[in-house]
Amino acid sequence: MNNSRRTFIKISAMGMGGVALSTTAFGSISNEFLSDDNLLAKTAKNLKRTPTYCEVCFWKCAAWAYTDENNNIKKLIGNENDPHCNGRLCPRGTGGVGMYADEDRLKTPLIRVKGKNGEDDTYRKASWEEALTLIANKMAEVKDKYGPESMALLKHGSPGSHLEHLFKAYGSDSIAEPAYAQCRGPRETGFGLTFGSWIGSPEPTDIRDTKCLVLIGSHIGENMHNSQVQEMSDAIDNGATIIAVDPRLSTAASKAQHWLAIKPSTDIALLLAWMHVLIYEDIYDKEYVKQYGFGFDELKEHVKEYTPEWAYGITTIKPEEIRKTARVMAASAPSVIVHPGRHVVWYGDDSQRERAIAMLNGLLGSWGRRGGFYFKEKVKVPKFPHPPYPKPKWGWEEIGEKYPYAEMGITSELIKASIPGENEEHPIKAWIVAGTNLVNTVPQREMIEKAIDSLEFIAVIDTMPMEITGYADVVLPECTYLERYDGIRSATNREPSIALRMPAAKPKYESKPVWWIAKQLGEKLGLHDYFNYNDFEEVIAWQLKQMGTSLEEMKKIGVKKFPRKSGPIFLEEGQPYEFATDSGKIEFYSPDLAEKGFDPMPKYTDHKQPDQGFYRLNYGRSPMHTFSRTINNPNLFDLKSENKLWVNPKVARVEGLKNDQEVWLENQDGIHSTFPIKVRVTERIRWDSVYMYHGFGHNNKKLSRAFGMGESDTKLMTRVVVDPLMGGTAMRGNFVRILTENPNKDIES
Ligand code: MGD
Ligand code: SF4
Repeated sequence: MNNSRRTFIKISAMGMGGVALSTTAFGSISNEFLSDDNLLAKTAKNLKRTPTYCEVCFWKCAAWAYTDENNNIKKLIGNENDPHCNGRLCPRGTGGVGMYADEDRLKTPLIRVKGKNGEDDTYRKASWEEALTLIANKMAEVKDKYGPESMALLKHGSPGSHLEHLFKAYGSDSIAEPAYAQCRGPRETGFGLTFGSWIGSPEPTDIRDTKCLVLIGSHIGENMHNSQVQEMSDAIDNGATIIAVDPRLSTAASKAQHWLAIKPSTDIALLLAWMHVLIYEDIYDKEYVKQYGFGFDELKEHVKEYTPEWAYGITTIKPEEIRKTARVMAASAPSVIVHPGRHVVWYGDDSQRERAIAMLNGLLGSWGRRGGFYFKEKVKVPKFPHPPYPKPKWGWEEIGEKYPYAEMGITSELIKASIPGENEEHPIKAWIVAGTNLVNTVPQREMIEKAIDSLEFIAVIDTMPMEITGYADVVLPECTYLERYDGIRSATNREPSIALRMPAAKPKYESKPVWWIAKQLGEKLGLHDYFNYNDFEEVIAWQLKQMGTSLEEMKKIGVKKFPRKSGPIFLEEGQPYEFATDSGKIEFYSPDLAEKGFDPMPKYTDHKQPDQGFYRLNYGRSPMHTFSRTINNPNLFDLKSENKLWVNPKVARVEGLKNDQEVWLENQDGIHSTFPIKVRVTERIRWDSVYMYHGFGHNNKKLSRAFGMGESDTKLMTRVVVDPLMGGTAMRGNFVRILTENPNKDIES
C-alpha cells in the first residue's frame, strides 16, 4: 500500500445508462402527481410499492418507492402519514431516484496501485473479498501497532450507525461527523446551556401555530427542510409576521414584513439590543421569567448599556427598527419563535450567539408554549443484543478535550490529530470515511491534505466517485438508500413515530449495503458476537416486534405513530417544570460558563471586516441540492447545474461586471478558485459581501455532469475561527476579491 504522498485520483467509473425521471419546481411533481388521480392510477399500475425514508438530506422524510417489473425504481412519493413530509417530498427527495440511476456511480471495489512509472497512482478493480480482507488486515495492524483508538471513523448519514457499531466493537470511539462541528454544534451548546435541552433534528418549533417567526440567517425555503417549509407557508397564510435578519434578501426575507439587512458578523449586538428593549420597556414575559428564570437581574444589568442606538453603529440597523421589531415579538409572545437556525458555524462566537437567541426566547416565554417551541418526544428502538463494547483508552472526547462543551466528535480535531506532532497523546493513523465528502465539507483544505499525506491507510465508502474517494487506498461502493435496509428511523416530533427503509430494488452493479460491509469486516476481525445475524432484516424484524409492531405491518404502512408518554406538549398555565440545567431553571446567567472561564452572558465582539477591494464570502443552500452530494444527480442537475456569484449592483459598477460574465475569485490568502463562476447582479445582497450556493465546483472528472460546474466555496475557506466552547469551525471570516482574468492560466498551460 502506498504510504507516501497520496495524490488525488479521478476514479474511473464504467458507463451505463440509467433511469431518468425529470422533475420541475418544488412540490410540482409530487403535488401535480398526487392531485391527478388518473395519472397516479395509470403510472402506479403494475408497480410495486416499497417503504423507505429519504437520504437526500437529513430530514429523513418517509416515502414510497415504486418499482417496475424490471427492478427499476420509477418514482418516489411522500408517505401521507409521515409528519416529516405529510405526503409531499421536496424536489430533491423526488429526484432521489437519480441517485439510484446515476450512471457515474461507483460500481466495484477499487484498490489504489502504483502506476507504471512508479509515481502515478491509479486504481484497479478488486473483488469484495480482497478489498474487505485488506481493510480488516489494516484495522488489525493499527490495533496491534498503536491501539484501536488510532483508527478513526469519519461519517455522515445512515452508513454511520452500522460502522459506529463496528468501531465500538473493535475498540475505537474516535468518531466524528461534520453535522456537528461544521454545522449544528453551537446551537446545541447555546440552547443546552440555557434550557438544558438540545434542539436536535427536526427542530421542535411550533411554526404552524406561531404568530411571529424570527429568522436569523436561517433561510428556510432555500434550506428545504420539508415539514418546516410547509409549516412556514401555513403560518404565512395564517397571517404570522416574519422578521428576517440576513445580509441577503433570502426567499424567506422576501416573505417578511421586516427584513433587517444586518452588517455580517454583528448579530450578537442586535440580539443584546432586542433583550434591552424587552427588559427596559418592560414587555418581556414577567410571570414566565419569574417562575422559570435564573439570573434575570444579572441579565438586566448586563444589557443596560446595549441600547438600540449602541447597536445601530455596529449592525447598521436603525434604532426605531430594532425597537419596532422587539415590540412585534413581545406582542406575539409567547407564540413567537426566534429560530435557532441549523448551519450556525459563522464567526467563532457562535455558541454565545445561539445562547443569546435562546435567552431572547426565554424572555419572550416561548419555550414550551404553543406557537413557540414544543416538548418533543421519540420512541426508543431497542438494541439488538450483543456483548458489551470494550472501553477504549481514549476517543473523541479526549481528542477534543480543549473544548469543554463538545458533546460529539469534532471532525476538524480528528483530522488535526492525524498530522504527526499535532496531538501526540491521541495520534490517528488510519481512517474509514463513509457518506461524507470531507475535502469539500471541512474548511482548511491544506490541513486535510496534510493529514491525508500522513495517514497510513484510508478506506472510503461512498456511492459516487467524489473528491474524497480519490484520496482513498481502498474504495468500497455502497448501494444507494433505495437498495438497502437501514436502521429504523425513530423521529423526535410532537408525536413520536417510526419509519422503515427497505430495498426497493436489487443493488445495481456490485454495490453493497454498509450493514453488510460492517458485518463482513466484523467477522474478519473476530467480532462475530456483535454481528449475530445473517441479514439486517432479522435485526429490524426483532426490533419491531419488541416495539409492538412487525416487519409485515411496517412493510404495509411505512410509518407508525405512537402515543406520547412524556406529558403535555406545552406547559400549562403556572405548571411547575424543572429544566435540565444545574439550577433547574432557564439560565439567563450561566454559573457553569463563569466557572469554566467563559462569559456567563453573551457579549458582542468585533470581527474582522474585509479589506479594500475584498468582499465577505457568504454562502448557503440551493433548494434543489444538498451539500455536494446531489450536483451530479441527473434529475437535480437538470434543475440547477451551477452556482452563481451574487454581487450588489454597486459592486458590479465598481468592478465593471455584467450578468453572466465569468469571473474567478482569490481569497485573502491568495488561494484561487479552480473554475470560473458566473456573475448574478442583484440588489438582494449587501455591497460588502458576495454570495454563492455551497456544494458546486466538483473537480472529479468522473462526475460527468457536475465536473467544473460553478465554484466551491470550501476551497476558498482557508481561515477559520474555532468556537472556544465546543470546537465548531466558523467559516464566514473569509474574504474574496473578484478577478476577470483566469489566474490558473499559467498552471493549465
Ligand atoms: P456532502 O458534501 O453532500 O455532505 O457534509 P457532507 O456530509 O460531507 O457529501 C456527502 C457524501 O456522501 C458524498 O460523497 C456522497 O456521494 C456520499 N453519499 C451520499 N449518500 C450516501 C450513502 O447512502 N452511502 C454512502 N456511503 N455515501 C453516500 C455536510 C456538512 O457540510 C454539513 S451537515 C454542513 S451544515 C456544512 N455545510 C457547509 C457549507 O454550507 N459550506 C461549506 N463550505 N462547508 C460546509 N460544510 C458542512
Ligand atoms: Fe428528502 Fe427533501 Fe425530505 Fe430532505 S426534505 S429528506 S431531501 S424529501
